[in-house]
Amino acid sequence: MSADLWNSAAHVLEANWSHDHMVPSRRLYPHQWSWDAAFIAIGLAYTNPTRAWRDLRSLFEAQWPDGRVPHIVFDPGTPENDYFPGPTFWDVPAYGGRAARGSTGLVQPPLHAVAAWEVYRRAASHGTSCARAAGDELAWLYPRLVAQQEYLTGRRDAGGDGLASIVHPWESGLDNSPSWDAAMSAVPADLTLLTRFQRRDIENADAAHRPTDVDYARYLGLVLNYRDGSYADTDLAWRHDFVVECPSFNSILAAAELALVQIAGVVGADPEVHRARAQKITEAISRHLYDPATRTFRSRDVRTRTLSPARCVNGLMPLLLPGLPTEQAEAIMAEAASPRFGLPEQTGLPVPSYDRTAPDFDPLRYWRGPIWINVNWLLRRGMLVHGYRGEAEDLRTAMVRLVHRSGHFEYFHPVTGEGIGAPAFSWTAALSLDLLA
Ligand code: 9WN
Repeated sequence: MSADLWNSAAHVLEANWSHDHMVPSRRLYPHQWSWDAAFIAIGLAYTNPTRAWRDLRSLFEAQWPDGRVPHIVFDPGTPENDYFPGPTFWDVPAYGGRAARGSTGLVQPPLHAVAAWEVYRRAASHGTSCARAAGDELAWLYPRLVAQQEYLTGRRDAGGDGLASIVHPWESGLDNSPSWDAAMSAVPADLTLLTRFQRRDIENADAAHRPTDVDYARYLGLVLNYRDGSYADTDLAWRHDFVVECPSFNSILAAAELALVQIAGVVGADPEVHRARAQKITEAISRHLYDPATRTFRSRDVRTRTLSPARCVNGLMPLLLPGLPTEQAEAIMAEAASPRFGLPEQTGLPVPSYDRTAPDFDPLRYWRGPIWINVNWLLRRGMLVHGYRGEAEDLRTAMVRLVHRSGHFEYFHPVTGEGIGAPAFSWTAALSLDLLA
């Protein structure tokens, strides 16, 4: 089974390569996405490290002068109408002569330092010239990765407690997760936006699987508000309708600092500053995003200073952090093993994106129930960080079994395991390679 899966995964990555970057899916997502590029590099590290570096470089070449790394880098060769909202809608300021290759003004979870370190540490197995090239690539990326962290820990600390805020659900990578429902209920939904602009996602995918029209109206309204303020981050909590601290986004932010500790050691920079920042973010997550009453991590609305009631997969991600207090790591494992998420021991499947026992658990609708490989890959990594080796191995086996049985889909039905969303999805293929290696 593993040779078949390896070959099919390598084939997906071959088919989704486009000149100088990887697309997540040919049909549904025909540009380059930020956190996808990180997961993809982790897989390309085995089959084509040159492309792993090329993909990360293409993304960071579109970095803004303020350090933000855009959540989508648009491919100028792809027609405007192939994805909405496209470059015209975002209308970002021209910067660094990059007008030809536009981007969005949002970010996504900063997993790139983790990815760069993974690609670097595997380079030697491909020979000395590959190892030398990896050293050069790491040196090129390091200041850019630092600028990305400084943007997120600086301008994006809208709540002032040492956590990065997201200003749009798309920034979490978990678009329509119930984690945002409470905060999103205060965001105006102007449905006329959907008569002025046309959604493309539901032409290429089943509407019952995608965010609703009300979600989309809110998504577009949030973009327009951020855009009309020139994508500035000052006074966000007062002038923007959605400002939220996500436990997954911030755990990845801290994990990035830990990867930068390693990278700084190679490029001759000071690792201590990164160690200190990782510790600070870990403490802030532990103090502000944990609810001792339910023993769960949840997102916090910066405008109301309240935790979301929804128990979602993002609450399991602080397990990535070695500095997390033991009782909180144990609480995450208890939540993951409970009927709400049901580790493979109970279901034979990886964990779903949302609490299975919630009345609004939806097995088809995107981040409101289906199983996603990328967050399960992160959860397994967290299990290894905290020494849960048996559970990590069960989760690895469940992921491999699922993708082998159903294919390299974007996400999977949390009861039947059927593949849903886009087929031949890049991060599912890339992470399968890592899980098999
Ligand atoms: C919006 C590309 C991206 C992923 C996100 C996933 C989805 C986009 C969309 O696809 O989001 O950014 O159009 O739905 O939610 O995690 O990065 O694969």
